[in-house]
Amino acid sequence: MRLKSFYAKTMTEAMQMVRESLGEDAIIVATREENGGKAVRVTAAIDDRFHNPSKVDAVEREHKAGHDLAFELNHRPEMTRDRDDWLQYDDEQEAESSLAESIIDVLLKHGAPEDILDQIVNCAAMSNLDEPSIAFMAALDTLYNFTPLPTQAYKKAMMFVGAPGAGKTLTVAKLAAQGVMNGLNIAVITTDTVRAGGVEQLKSFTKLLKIDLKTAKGPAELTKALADVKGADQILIDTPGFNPFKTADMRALASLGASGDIEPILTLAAAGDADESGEIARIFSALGVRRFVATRLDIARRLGGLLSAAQHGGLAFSEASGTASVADGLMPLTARSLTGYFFPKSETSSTDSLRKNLHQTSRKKSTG
Ligand SMILES: Nc1nc2c(ncn2[C@@H]2O[C@H](COP(=O)(O)OP(=O)(O)O)[C@@H](O)[C@H]2O)c(=O)[nH]1
Ligand SMILES: [Mg+2]
Repeated sequence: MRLKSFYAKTMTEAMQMVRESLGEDAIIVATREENGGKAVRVTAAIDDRFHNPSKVDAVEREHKAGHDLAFELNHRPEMTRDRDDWLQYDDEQEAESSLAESIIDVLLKHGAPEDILDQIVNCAAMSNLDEPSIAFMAALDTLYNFTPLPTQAYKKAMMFVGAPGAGKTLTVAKLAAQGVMNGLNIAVITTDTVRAGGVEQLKSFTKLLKIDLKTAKGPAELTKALADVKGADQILIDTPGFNPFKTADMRALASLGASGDIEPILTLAAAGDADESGEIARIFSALGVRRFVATRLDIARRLGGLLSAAQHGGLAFSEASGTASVADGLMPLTARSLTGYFFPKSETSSTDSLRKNLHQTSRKKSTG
């Protein structure tokens, strides 16, 4: 199989390029916007075996057998017959099937929804890579966007939104600390003024960082606070926990977001149920959210929710939080680092490997 990406200004142009280059049999594996929506990237695959009709059925049976291997311990009679056929296939197909099995196994453990599982497995199988973790990484890179948060001055204020307890306040504190360490002029505004202790929680961090924490009760006050901190390299806005399933909450959040030149960024706990995380991401994407920070990775064992949020909300991965300590900062998520959570290298628990990752990154950041 061959996998190829095409860049064009419009989807129509990209599809035309796919057809011209790979022919009518090409399968579209992924489409995504590039360059802030100014271009599209279409990844298409062509299966050489589809030019050999006798093999088409075999490929389909193999695909089915690969799935059933992971889903069922006991073979149904009809599957055994299929498996016998499948066992006679050439090495390339066997290798692909065991690659698919490894990836299916990992994704099932992580509670990934079936549509995502299918997409990743298909994309990984088409990558022509033998090592499951590498093929998985290539699939993540093809299927998802990774857009780290800015480390330099940024013209939009960044407003962190999400369910109560998702880690918004800690994310703001971590980013403020990182920004100050990088020599940036950081402004912090909190709109979490009603909940008891909402302001105090953030103030305890901003005080240490010598940042004058601004408070804003609603959209009008937020507009004013934004004007007060104009000129800061980065403006971070903390918000109260709004319930994504309550229309009134989402309306209130939308008007906060419309109070200035603001980018809303979702903060999402990693351990959430996959379907629920996908739904939450979709709701927040309607508010203009385009990327998300994955939090509480140290206390998560199933990361299917993160894939679901990216897929169903159309969101890019930005950073990860894996400790409750402000000093540890956030770690940019990439296809490689995300793969590390699904395919941990050592036998140690994923918490340990994550911790190691985060410490290495923060050390690298502070030395580089
Ligand atoms: N272990 C761990 N705890 C976290 C992480 N992110 C947030 N927390 C904790 O989760 C709780 C809720 O976080 P907070 O930032 O207050 O959530 P908010 O309601 O969205 O503002 C706090 O006790 C945080 O210290 C994380 O990545 N790892
Ligand atoms: Mg908070």
